[in-house]
Amino acid sequence: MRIVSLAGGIGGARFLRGLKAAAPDSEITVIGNTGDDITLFGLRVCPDLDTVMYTLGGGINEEQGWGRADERHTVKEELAAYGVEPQWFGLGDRDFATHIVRTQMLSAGYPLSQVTEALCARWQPGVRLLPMSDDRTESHVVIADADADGRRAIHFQEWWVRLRASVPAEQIALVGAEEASPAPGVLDAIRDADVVIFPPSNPVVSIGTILQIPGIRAAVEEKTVVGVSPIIGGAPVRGMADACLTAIGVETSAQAVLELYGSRLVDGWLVAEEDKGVALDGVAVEARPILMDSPDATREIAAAALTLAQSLTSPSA
Ligand code: FO1
Repeated sequence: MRIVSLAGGIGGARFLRGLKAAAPDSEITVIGNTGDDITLFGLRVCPDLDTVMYTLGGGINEEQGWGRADERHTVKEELAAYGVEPQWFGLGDRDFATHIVRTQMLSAGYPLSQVTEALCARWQPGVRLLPMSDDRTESHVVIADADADGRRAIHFQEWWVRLRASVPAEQIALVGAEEASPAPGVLDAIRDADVVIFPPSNPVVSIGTILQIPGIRAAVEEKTVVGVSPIIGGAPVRGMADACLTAIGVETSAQAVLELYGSRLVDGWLVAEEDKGVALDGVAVEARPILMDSPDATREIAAAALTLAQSLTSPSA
């Protein structure tokens, strides 16, 4: 079976591990969010691509869900000793090597999709990992700022990591989205997919961001899509999807996220049992355990998503 999954960071990567276990003989293409990408110390950092690559390739720091296992921060400490900013983003020594290789290849003119393929040659994630676009896009957050006459735009990572999303986001914008194109292979992978899966990634700054790349939403709407709610009982399981949903005026609930995606996009929706009242015309909603609290649980959630997708894929198609 050919599966395409749009994925963000930690939750998406964890789900993909279960998807691989649930469909070992399938061909899985992951379209990774690059709106979180940031340039630090002259190096291009792609947090969501790296989280998927490290998680599926066996190098992730499991507790954090980002960065490398068995990590030291000698370079970070030395940069701090020079007073170099920013010091709020925790880049480890091993992780620096990834950003050095990526930046070298980008500087040599390789597109991000080829850079990602080269990095994955080492990590062997067992999926094809494609950036959503080779064009540079970045999520920026508009916050209130007393001295900067009321509003200031900061990089998503500064809002997410330095501020812990503690300052209300008035607006979240993907800078560069209009001019960006899907990376090579993205639209073909979606078109050729038997099913498209939305993991419980952040619906605003991960999956929502990927859908903003011109052409991707329309291509996905043509497919059978099953999503897993990132919200259980009114709260995100991890991360700060609630802060992001509030920023766009959406309630933090499985129902509201389903309505945000809409029935043109999503055909099936897995929700937790406490959210079993969720409903939307044209969408098959299934209530079941969706907490990824063990590899087995995650595999079962992924299997349930695939089973629901197969039941929805019209046999006459
Ligand atoms: N998240 C944090 O909360 N603190 C950090 O210092 C941090 C560093 C970091 C370094 C590399 C990387 O790939 C991810 C990192 N993240 C950190 C996570 C990152 O902000 C998020 O994973 C994504 O951008 C949102 O999904």
